[in-house]
Amino acid sequence: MSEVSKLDQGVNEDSSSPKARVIKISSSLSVRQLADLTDGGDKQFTATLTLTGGDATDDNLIDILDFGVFAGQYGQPSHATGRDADFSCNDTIWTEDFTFIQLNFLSSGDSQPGQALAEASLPRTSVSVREFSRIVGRAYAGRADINRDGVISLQDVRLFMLKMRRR
Ligand SMILES: [Ca+2]
Ligand SMILES: [Ca+2]
Repeated sequence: MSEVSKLDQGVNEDSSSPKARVIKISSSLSVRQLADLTDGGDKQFTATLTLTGGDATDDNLIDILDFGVFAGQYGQPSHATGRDADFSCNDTIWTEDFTFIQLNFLSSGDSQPGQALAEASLPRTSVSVREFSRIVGRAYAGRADINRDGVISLQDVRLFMLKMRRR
C-alpha cells in the first residue's frame, strides 16, 4: 500500500466541529493530528500537516507497545494487512523505522474533538508479555522481550539499540 493511499483512508472532515473548520488525519501508522482549514475561496480549503509516525497499534500513542510490534517485525518485509511497523513506507521493517519510535517515544496525537483530556489514555513504558500477547498477538511478544523477564520495558529498548549498533 502506498503512503498516499494509507493517508487518504484517514482523512475525515469533522462534522462535529463548528463550521467544519477542522480536519483530523490519522493514517494507519501515525498519531492523530487536528489542523485548522484555511478558506481559499471557491469552497477550496487547505491545511498544513506534519504527521507523526510511529503508531503501529493505532491507539494514537507512540509507546512501548509500538516498540514491541517493531521489535517483533524487525528484519521482515512489511505486512500487507494488520499491524505494521514500516513507518518509513519502504516495505521493510528496519533501523530507519526505529527512528520514528525513538524520536516520538511517549508522545500522543491530538485527542478527538470533544473528548475530555482525562479520557485519553497515556503512553506506557512497559507491558507484560502476557498483556502484549492479548493486544497484538503472541507472534511478536517473545521477540520484543529481549532479556526474557516477562516484561517488555525500556530495558528491552536499550538492549535492542545495543544489538542494532553491533550489526
Ligand atoms: Ca501506539
Ligand atoms: Ca521501513
